[in-house]
Amino acid sequence: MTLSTTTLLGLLKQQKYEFFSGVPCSNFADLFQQVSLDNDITSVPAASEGSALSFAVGAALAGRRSVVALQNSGLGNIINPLTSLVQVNCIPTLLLISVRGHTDEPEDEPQHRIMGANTHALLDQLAIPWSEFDGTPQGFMATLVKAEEAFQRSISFAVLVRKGQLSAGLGVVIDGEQQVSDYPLSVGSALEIVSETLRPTDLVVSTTGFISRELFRLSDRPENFYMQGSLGHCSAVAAGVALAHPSRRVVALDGDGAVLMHMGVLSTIGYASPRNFLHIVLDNEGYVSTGGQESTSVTSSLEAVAVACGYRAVSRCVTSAELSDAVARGLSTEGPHFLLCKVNQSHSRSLPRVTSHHTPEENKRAFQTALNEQAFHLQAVPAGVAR
Ligand SMILES: Cc1ncc(C[n+]2csc(CCOP(=O)(O)OP(=O)(O)O)c2C)c(N)n1
Ligand SMILES: [Mg+2]
Repeated sequence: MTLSTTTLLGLLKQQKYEFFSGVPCSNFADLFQQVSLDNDITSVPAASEGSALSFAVGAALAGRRSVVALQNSGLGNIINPLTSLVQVNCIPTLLLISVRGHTDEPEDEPQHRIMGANTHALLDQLAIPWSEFDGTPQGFMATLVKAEEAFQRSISFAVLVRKGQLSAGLGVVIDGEQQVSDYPLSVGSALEIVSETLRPTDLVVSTTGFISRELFRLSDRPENFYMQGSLGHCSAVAAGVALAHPSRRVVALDGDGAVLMHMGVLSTIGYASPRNFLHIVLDNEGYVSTGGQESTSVTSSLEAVAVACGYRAVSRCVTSAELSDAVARGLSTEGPHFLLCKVNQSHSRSLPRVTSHHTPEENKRAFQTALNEQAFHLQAVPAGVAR
């Protein structure tokens, strides 16, 4: 059964929920859009699920009823404030959790499999009561009554929502949609420029979502490690490779939403200072892979953060000439480099999924083999010979 997001929001408002925070999931594309346009609801687009919950706690301390919406992958980011803040202080919240990788959806992406199979068990373990959304207004009302009973005992409540159970009433289209924004470069055209400048031996770690899928479409190679899930951790993985292999040039291909989720890593990278590291952020000012919800990069200067965190060189690019120059510089001079490239939100209509061609484990093996083979060849070059 499918419920319209408008009805769901109406029922929440009837029960006096008036504060909303969360991190998008494609299953909630319409919900995030409607909430952001709703004058009766204060909505905060959080950088991570843990901070979404903490905003909601703040609102609850100030006497506002709050909802936190997240994908079940975000349970990993929420467990610390859920246990040590919400539960310890008895500040109950309503959690709307989109369940990916449910055991009866074996075709879902592999990164969701383990959390999908364990979402119920995790909530049970934490003694958080939950209910599966049935897609009907009556069912949702009954769930809100159960939530109310839990709140009376100062306990949070989770509603588990499955793919397709909330309508996309405002016409948000996911998966290869065309959207228009002002910047001249698309992710695809930016990646073409980056790919042209790479040497065959250069290693690339790409972030989860459409950026990895575009890279895969344009230039699949064993030297690419495509992240699946683990949103926000691409640059740390890439910098780890760079620090462990100082003779190799390593590029992180990141997104604005991903960087914002774990921005502290920029400080660590500035501190660890890998010389052979180029961090490229394709900033489309949104969570485009999950429906184009606005990210807070619109009001932040990520490149200024990178300067403050100690990156050796930082550039901001908008045009292809600027990007081409900055990538060439970033790959030929000492890093760590940070390159913020403003891009529009358009993508090719059909973006292949990396996982329909390589399992994550196959991707890992190919990357390691490429890395080790090249390391062997590089070592085999006699001393004093230019590489
Ligand atoms: C912890 C976690 N929360 C939410 C998601 C859902 N998700 C997948 S891709 C994505 C958007 C990432 O945005 P950005 O890094 O800006 O890349 P873009 O999609 O715009 O290219 C989100 C929110 C996730 N995978 N993991
Ligand atoms: Mg983005």
